[in-house]
Amino acid sequence: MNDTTSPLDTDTRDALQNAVLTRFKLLAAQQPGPLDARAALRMAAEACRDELATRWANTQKADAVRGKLAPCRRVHYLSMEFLMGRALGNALAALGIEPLLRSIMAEQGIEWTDVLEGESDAALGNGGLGRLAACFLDAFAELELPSFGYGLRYRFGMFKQATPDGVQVETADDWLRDGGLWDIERTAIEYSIGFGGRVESTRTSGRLETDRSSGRQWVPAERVRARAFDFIVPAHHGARVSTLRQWQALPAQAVDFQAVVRGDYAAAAKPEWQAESLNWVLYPDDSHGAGRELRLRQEAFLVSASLQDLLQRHLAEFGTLDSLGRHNAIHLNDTHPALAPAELMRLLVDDHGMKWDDAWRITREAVSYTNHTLMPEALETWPVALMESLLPRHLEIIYDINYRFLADVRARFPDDEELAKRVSLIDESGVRHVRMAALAVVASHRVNGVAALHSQLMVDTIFADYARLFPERFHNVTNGVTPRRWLQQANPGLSTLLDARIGKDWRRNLDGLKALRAQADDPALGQSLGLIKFANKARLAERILCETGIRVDSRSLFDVQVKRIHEYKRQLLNLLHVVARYQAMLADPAGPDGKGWQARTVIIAGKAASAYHTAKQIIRLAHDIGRVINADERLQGRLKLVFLPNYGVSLAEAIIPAADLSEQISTAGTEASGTGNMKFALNGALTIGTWDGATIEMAEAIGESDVFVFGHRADGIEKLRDLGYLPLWIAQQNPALHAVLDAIGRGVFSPGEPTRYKALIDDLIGRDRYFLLADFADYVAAQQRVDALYAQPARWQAAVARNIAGMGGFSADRTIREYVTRVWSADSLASGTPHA
Ligand code: 26Q
Repeated sequence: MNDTTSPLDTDTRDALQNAVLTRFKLLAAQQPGPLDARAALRMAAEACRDELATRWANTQKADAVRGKLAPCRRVHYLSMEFLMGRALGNALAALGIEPLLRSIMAEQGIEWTDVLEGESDAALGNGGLGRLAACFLDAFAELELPSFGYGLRYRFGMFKQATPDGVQVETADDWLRDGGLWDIERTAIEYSIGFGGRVESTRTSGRLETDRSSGRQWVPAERVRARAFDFIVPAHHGARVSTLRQWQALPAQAVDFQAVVRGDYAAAAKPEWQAESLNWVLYPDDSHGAGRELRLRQEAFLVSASLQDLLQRHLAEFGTLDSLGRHNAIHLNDTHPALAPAELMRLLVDDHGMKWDDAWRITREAVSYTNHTLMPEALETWPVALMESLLPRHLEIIYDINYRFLADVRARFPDDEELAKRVSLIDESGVRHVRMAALAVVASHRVNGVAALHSQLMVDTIFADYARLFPERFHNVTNGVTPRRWLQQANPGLSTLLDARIGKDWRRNLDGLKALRAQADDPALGQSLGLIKFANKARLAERILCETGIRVDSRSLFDVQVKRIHEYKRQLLNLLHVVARYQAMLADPAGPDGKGWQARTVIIAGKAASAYHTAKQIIRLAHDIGRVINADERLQGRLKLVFLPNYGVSLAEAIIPAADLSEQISTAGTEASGTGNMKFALNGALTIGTWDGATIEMAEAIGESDVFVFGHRADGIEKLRDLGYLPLWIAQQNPALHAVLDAIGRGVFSPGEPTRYKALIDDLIGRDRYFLLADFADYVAAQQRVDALYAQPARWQAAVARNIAGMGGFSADRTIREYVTRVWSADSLASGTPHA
C-alpha cells in the first residue's frame, strides 16, 4: 500500500476500502454478463463517487461555518474552459485506493490499463487556459480553499483530430455518449436565464413605481433553465474537495404544452432543441472567433447561472448582500466571462434594489481578471448591435459603467480626449463594439498577467492607458502546474526515484525538489534518470508505431513540441530545422564534428482551429516532410519526424515523461506563459527555447547554463519591427536556410502538388510576421549544442537533475497561494483604493 498519497489513518482507509469493495461487489452482482473493462470503469467511478459525495457535503458544511466565524473569501473561478482529462487515476491516487482497485480487477481478469484508458478525456477546453483552470482546481482542493469552479457542461468538447494524408479532419468529441461517469446532477439547483426582449422603465411620472432603485427592469423574450452538474475534485493530502460546477441548459418548460394541445408537435419539441444548443459545443480558439451569437449566449449563460448561485448561497449564509464583496471573490479566466460585472450589477440593482454606488463597490471588491494573451486580434469584442438584441439590459449597464468611468477619466485628464477614446468600453472606430478587456479591467480590483514578462508587456502595451489610470490594480502571478497529475501520475518511475532520493513530500511541497540539486553529479542518479527516461520512451515508441506505423528508435533523442498549432508558437521553425538537418545529413554524413549525427526523433502534436488555414497547412507540411525523411534509407533511421494525432491531456501524459528535449520556441513576447514548458522540465526534459513567457523564469530558477536559450528577445524583436524587417534578405544571406525554403517552396516534400506550400514560403520571405527567419540561425546553433551535450550522457543527466531541482517554484499550489494573498484575500482590497 502506497502511503504517500493519502494521509488517512489506517482505520479510515480500511473503512473506505471496505465501502468501495462492498459497492463494487454489489454493482458486479447486478451485471448481466461477465465484467468487461468498460463496465469495470463505470463501477470503479461509481464506487469512488460515493466517497467523493460525502467529502463534498462535509466540505460545504465546513465552509459555511468558516465563512461565518472567520471571514475568508470563497473563490468563484469563472471559466469557459476546464480541460480536466481523465479522472479515475487521479481519484484513486487521491483516495489512496489504487492498489485495491488494481487487485479487484486482477481477480476479475480485467487488464488494469484497459480500464484506465477506457475513460474518455473530459476535453472541455482548447489548451493552456483550460488546463490551467483544471490544475487550479486540484490546488484549490489541496490548499483547502473554499471555492467553486464554474463552467459549462458542453455536450461536445474539443473536437477529435484525425490526419489522414496529413490533412486535419475534425470529428465530434462525444464524451458523454454513455452518460457522465463522474458528475453529480443537482436537480434542485436550477436558475432561469433570460435572453433578448426589452428593458422597461418601472418609473411613472418621475416616481418609483416599485422599490427598485434603478427604475429599469429587463423583460427577456426567451428563458432557459441552467441546471448544476457537480464534478468533485479530491485533495491528495486531506479529506477536502473542490467543486467544478458545470451548467447544463434545459428548456424553460420541458414541452410547450399549448402546442401539444394544438397538435403542433414540431413546435412543441422546438424549445428543447433551442435550449440545449446553448451548451452544445465548445468554441475553438481561432483568435478571430468574435462575433458569434451562440458564443455570446454561452458566456452570458455561464455568468448568470454562476452569479445567481453565488448570490443565493451568500444570502443563505449571511442574510444580506452588503457583505458579498468581502466574502466572495469572482475571478474571470480571461475576458470570456467578462459579462460578470454587468450581470452582478443587474442582479444587485434591478433584482435586489441596491443603489448603484453600493452595487458598484461590491462588484469591484469581488471581481478580478487574468489576462492570457497580448495578441490584439485575440482580444474579445462584441458588436453593440448583437449585445443590444441579446442582452439589452447588460448593454445599458455597460453604458452606465462607461459613462461614470469616462467622466472620471475626463476629470483627471481634462485635456486628453484621445485618452478617453482609447480607454472607452466602447470601440467607436468602426462598427461599434464592446471591448470586453476594458470592461474586465475597469470592473476589477486586480488584473494580472500569467508570467513576469507577460505582465510587464501587458502594462507597457495593451493596458498602458489603464495602468496609468489604475497602477495599483496590475500584478503578476506566474502560472504553475499540479505535480500530482503531471509528475506523480504521469511518471511513476521518476516519482519513485524522487521518493528515494529526496523523500515523498514533494507532492504537496514542490519546493522540496531543490534538494536534488546537490545530488546532480551523482553518477548513480544520472543512470537511474536515464533508465527511467528510456523506459518511458520505449512505451511511447510502441504507441507511435501503433498509431502511425512509424518505427522510432528509443535510444534516439526525443525532441518534442506539443501544443496548439499556431503561427506564433512557430511549429514551422521546428520544421525548418528538421529539413535543414535532413539536408545537412545528406550533404555531410560525418556530422558537424566528424563523429556522425546524433540520432533524433522529432515529435509534434497539436490541434489547429478548424478555420485556421495556415495552421492546418503546417500540420500537413509536418506529415509531408515526415513521409520523405522517414523513408529515406540514406539516413539509416537517424532522423525521424512524427506527427501524433489527437493531442489532449491523456496524450500529453504519455508524451511528456518520454521527452528528452522540450521545444518552447515562440516569438519572444508572444507566449503569455506556457505551462507545457513546466511539465516537460518537471519530467526531466531539457528546454530549447526563446526568452519568452514563463520559460524565462524557469531558466532563471534552473540556471541559464542548463537551458538552451536562443533567438531575439522581446525588445530585439521590437527593434527589428521598428527598423523594417526584411526576411528575404536573411534568406539570401544564409545558404542553408535558403536551401530549406527553396526545397519546401518547390515541392520537394509534396511532389504530387509542387505548389502546395508556395504561399506559406512566400509569406515567410515576404512578411514573416513571427520572425522565424530572424531566429533560424541561432536556433540551429542551439540545436547543435543540444546534440553535443546529449553525446555526453553523464553531463546531460546532471543537467536533467538540475532542471528538475529548479522546478519547485512552478507548482500550481504556489500560484494559488499567490492569488490568495495578492488577488483574493480580504487584504488585497485594502491596498489600492477601488477607483471608479
Ligand atoms: C475567444 C473568443 C471566441 C472563441 C474562443 C476564444 C478563445 C478561446 C480560448 C480565446 C483564447 C483561448 C485560449 C487561450 C489560451 O489557452 N491561452 C494560453 O493560456 C495559458 C494559461 O495562462 C498560457 O500559458 C499560454 O501562454 C496562453 O497561450
